[in-house]
Amino acid sequence: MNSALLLIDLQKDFCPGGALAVENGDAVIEIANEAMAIAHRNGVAVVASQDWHPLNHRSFAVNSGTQPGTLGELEGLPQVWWPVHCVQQQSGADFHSALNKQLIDQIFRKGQNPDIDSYSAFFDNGHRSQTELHAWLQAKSIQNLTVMGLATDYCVKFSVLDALELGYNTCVIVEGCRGVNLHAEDSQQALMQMQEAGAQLITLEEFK
Ligand code: VGL
Ligand code: ZN
Repeated sequence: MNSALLLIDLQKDFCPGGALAVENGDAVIEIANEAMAIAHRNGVAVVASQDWHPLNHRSFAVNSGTQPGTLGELEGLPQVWWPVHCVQQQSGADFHSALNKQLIDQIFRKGQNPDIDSYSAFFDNGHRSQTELHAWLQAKSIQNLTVMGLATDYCVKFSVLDALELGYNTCVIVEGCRGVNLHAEDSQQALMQMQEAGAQLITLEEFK
């Protein structure tokens, strides 16, 4: 059955030194490179999402008159206010320099609409519009997804929950994920939530 590896937001701004750095976020880059090499050996497609915001994005605390890391509401949806991150054309939005980008078959950008956040690689947070990812996978009859990346408690979680809802058989490479953890347990809880929704939590070794 056709399969794809989905790499979530392996961008500079989510790695140490970046605007929305995830603790040890850069540790997953070598896992991603290994996973991509395995995928290529096994005829598994490789796709990657890229958080890609306009400078006026309203999820940025500075654009909403709020403090980063606090909670509010945007377009009727709960919203964590973020530092300015992954701005289109700026270096923080680039993939990590150590990522082996040649092995990516297709990139899907998200978060361009300034009025709504988009954690999932499939849909915005209100499920009002979608990226081309689902159509691309469907065109290739891909039904199995293996997901890893940044951040466990936001973009990985929402991508996995949407993938399951869309009917994909979905695995998560746990060591390939790191979380923001505004609360210490957030990543652990996110993994449990993904598992309860039907995702299979695996190791890189099991992906081989
Ligand atoms: C993400 C917060 C804001 C992520 C993106 O990639 O998990 N988190 N934008
Ligand atoms: Zn973002």
